[in-house]
Amino acid sequence: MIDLRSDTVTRPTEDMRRAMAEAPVGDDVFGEDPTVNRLEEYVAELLGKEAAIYAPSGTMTNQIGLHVGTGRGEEVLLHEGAHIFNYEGGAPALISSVQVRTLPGERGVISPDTLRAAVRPENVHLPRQTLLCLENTHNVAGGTVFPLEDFAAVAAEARHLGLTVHLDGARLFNAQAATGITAREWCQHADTVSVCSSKGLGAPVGSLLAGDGETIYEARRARKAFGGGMRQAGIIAAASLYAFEHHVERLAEDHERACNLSNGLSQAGYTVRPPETNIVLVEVGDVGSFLLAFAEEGVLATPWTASSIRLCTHLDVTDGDIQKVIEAATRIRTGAGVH
Ligand code: TLP
Repeated sequence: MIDLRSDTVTRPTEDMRRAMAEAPVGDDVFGEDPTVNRLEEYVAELLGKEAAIYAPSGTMTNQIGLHVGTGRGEEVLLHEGAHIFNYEGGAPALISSVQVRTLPGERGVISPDTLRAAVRPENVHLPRQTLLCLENTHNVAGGTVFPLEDFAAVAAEARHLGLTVHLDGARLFNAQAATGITAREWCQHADTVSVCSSKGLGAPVGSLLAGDGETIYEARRARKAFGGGMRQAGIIAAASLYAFEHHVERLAEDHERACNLSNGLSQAGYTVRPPETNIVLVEVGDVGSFLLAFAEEGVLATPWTASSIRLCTHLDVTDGDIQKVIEAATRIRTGAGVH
């Protein structure tokens, strides 16, 4: 099977497994795991922040960021396609007792004007607004990059309005690979940032939340309360460290493959949104029957909208796989059936 459902489906490489096996460990709840400590320092430095905290998932680092950035009954502003709003099980309400207000924007970008129009004055009737969440790259929009200038502009407006900014950077290094702009530059405009090692970077598990020292101390309290305090976590943190050290540069290969896939599918007659990074959104008409035919051809994809699917390139996808996927999609389109 060629699995393009997500860039989360990768398996650890031999070298990554070796790094895991050899990792020195200790009890991380006591702050004594040398590998976790090294990872947290490495990622804080990479993102230009004072501190970082390791957690099992991107959902947890986003929700910790949201929790430490808000109080009960407050309102969080985010894009209508945000992962935090759509795919985290209602966690903002469930865990932090906040309400979310969604904002529109092309390709996942929220403009300063849109933000300004959503701001509420101080009044006993109205929820207080404290946090703006941004996402880069933007998953629902198709792995789109939040242009640095636009990001800086909306973040400056947020600060002007008294809001703090959380960045869901699950795929921030894809934005870096696509533009040559370092992750750090986007992070300058955010108070907290979550990044994932288990998406395109190929670790089996693990995300980090970065921010200033005080915020990350609060995050440590929240992580414990959420059940995310892990013990000899160095054994998995070693995979994340390996991923950040060795798999960032190669993301450009995934982008090139996404581009080749997109071109091949367009030539076969599909309507494809030209990918900016490793996510390809394809119009297929009847999603259910297309996915079934695709699976019979040995290809797995994710249903996206009523008429489109999502294909992700990643560490475990080769040029040969891309060719096979294009051929399979061409056969389906021409009604040539399974070969
Ligand atoms: N996204 C997954 C699914 O949940 C949709 C995927 O296959 O793309 N932020 C963003 C932008 C994400 O895309 C994801 C995962 C997360 C956060 C959550 O990460 P995990 O799965 O580690 O909780």
